[in-house]
Amino acid sequence: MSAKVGIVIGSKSDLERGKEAAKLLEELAIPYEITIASAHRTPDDVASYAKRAAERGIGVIIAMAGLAAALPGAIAAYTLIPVIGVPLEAGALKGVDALLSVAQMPPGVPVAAVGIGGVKNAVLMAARILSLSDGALRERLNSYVARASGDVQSARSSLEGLPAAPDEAFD
Ligand code: RP5
Repeated sequence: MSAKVGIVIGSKSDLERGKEAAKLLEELAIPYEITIASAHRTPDDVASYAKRAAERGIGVIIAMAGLAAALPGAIAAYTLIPVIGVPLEAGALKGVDALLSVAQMPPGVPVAAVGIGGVKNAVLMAARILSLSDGALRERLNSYVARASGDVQSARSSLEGLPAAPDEAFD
């Protein structure tokens, strides 16, 4: 099946974060592809990838970069596909620079910014977008959310020895 999510990382040094996204996309059985392209070092590649993505069947692009992270915005300038930008922690400002670059887009060129290093939320937002037209994915997302809720609830058993709120507090 052709890729529905395109992950673009700005550098090989971002690969671990790219792999995190890939792992969750696999868990949700969402076909994806990953590439490396830099808004500053390979701007022509960024433009051509963004321009061709829609005709290649990509439905959402997750763009991750650190420092003065122009990548998500540069991609969004060339396509109407929703772009989710992930600011990565890098350099002296630890991702705050990337966060502002990704979030503070000029009006007319939207990028859905997640928090610094917010890979998981980027993937889950991509999944929510794709699930609007994919009922089977919506079911898989529902199961994922139910598992996450169950994990929190069962974590309460670790409060043994503390004055834990009783079960009926949540009824
Ligand atoms: C950004 O600059 C990349 O996304 C990376 O997070 C950061 C550092 O890149 P390298 O100098 O390691 O290639 O463009």
